[in-house]
Amino acid sequence: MTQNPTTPTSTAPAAQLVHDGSRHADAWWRSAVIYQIYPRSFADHDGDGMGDLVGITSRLPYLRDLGVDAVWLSPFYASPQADAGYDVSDYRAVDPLFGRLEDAKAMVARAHELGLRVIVDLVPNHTSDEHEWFRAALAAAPGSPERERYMFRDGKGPDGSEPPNNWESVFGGRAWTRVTEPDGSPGQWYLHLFDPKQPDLNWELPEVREEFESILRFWLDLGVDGFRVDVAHGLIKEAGLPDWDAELHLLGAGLKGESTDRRPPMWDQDGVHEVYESWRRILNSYNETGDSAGDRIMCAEAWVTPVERAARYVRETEFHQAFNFDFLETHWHADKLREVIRASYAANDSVGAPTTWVLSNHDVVRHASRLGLPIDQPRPNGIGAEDPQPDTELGLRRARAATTLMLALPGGAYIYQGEELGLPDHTTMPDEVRQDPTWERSGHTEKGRDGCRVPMPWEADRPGLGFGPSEQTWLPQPESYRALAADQQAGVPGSTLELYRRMLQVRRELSMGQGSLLLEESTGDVVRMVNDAREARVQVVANLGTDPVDLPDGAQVLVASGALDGTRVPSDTAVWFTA
Ligand code: TEU
Repeated sequence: MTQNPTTPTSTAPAAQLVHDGSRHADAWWRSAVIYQIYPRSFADHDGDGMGDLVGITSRLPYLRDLGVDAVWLSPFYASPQADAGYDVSDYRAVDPLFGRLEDAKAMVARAHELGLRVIVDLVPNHTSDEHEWFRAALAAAPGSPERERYMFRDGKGPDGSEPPNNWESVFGGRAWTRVTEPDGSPGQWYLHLFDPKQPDLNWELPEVREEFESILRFWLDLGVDGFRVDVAHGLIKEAGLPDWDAELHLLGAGLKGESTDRRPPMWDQDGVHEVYESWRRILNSYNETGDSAGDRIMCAEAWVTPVERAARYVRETEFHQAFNFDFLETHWHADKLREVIRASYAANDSVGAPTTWVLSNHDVVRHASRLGLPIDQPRPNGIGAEDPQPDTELGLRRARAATTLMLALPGGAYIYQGEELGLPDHTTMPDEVRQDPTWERSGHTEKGRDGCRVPMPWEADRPGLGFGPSEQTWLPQPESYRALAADQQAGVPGSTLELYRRMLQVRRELSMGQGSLLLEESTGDVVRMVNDAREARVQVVANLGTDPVDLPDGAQVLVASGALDGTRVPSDTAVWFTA
């Protein structure tokens, strides 16, 4: 039931309707909770210390029991692993590290049997430099059709020894590398917005577009339910590749209007959208009955601000979902959270798209660690032993409250593996074991993303905390993971795992993903909302202040992120209740 914008409620005297759930159809992806599996670190079957597809398949019942609707797997394709698999050398093959194509088929079949949909990663902005196309490009001459598939340019200066422009790589250092021509002479330069082992493709070329359409069909034919599209805002570059002087380093920088009104020439160019329109047509063609249960979907990884600009990716002819990174980036302030919630619904609702909430993934410091840092500092790219350490207890407390707030919001949500255990980052990892290219490329100024990619702790008393049959883990697990292992939390009241299970169960039973959202403005440090769902009006209080907040008389608590003090909600705690 939809409320009028000013309907009074017991705790929400001035609640505004910020999202009207009754206006949207019930397609699964509009409200799905999707669990991100990071294949290197989920479960190891063969004992080499690296996760694999058979390991993933064996742990799928855990995810069914957790109560998620789908899984998204980061890349498991053939890859030299220069960027943990985001450097793909064969888009239709499984890397032997992770298994065989047959294992992927078995994984999809088992997931479907358990009622879980499967989303795979697609990396279209760049290939590996070991992809057959790039090898052919290096062997061919400047100006050849082989080079045309990538972004080769002559260098500047009399001998071409200066890069074609001043762009920097996201991982640090310049975004261009000079090649040696087949005859041994110093040659052209190629563009790589990420690592030199990740040459950018030329998306102006029809052959590149056709190849990716064929790759989409390959995985759709194999039975996957959709794609998470890597760097969806990067495929098209501004014509002429003009210099860019604002800081590029974090993808969001320069997009927020602090320094310039101009859009960075490498991100969010209008030309990307026609690529996604053609992909959407392909996805639609795979739904033969037209019943939304058969929808195959795509989700954009587009670090684009403001939310109005990001909403262009989820117009009905393009992506189904786009990660709400503005929400992920929002600091622990009630007024900022209210503002991002309001603005996100306004932007996405204007194009008829769901809002897709997310707090953690394999690229950012986990929210249990992030929220244990001083509130107003910028999000660090990794935390090292000599950096100021997060307050672990406070971080977990806030992380549980933040997730309780997030999962009360109508729309879709992504959960990153391990957050249901309350895992922090490994913040004291020895530098020698770091593998993220960021660490080297930044000249050791940025730790990078290894801290959030540590193998999962399943069983406290097993070697490698039950990650696999051996004691090997490709990154070391911190000692704190032992007490957080899944077997230590399953069935334990108040554990983070049981909190997630409970929230997902209530959310599903009450159809909260499809609800309407009323948000109370100006309530200081307390976020107060109502999820007006089909089966109930669920009230939400998230207390970001220092003083406890009273629940109204007769409140029936459905979920609490932490222990309550009678009817009082302590600091950094969130509650769902009916009244
Ligand atoms: O990430 C895009 C990206 O550039 C950011 O996530 C960035 O790495 C991060 O903000 C740095 O703090 C995607 C993948 O998710 C990432 O793992 C890959 O490294 C990257 O693309 C290249 O494929």
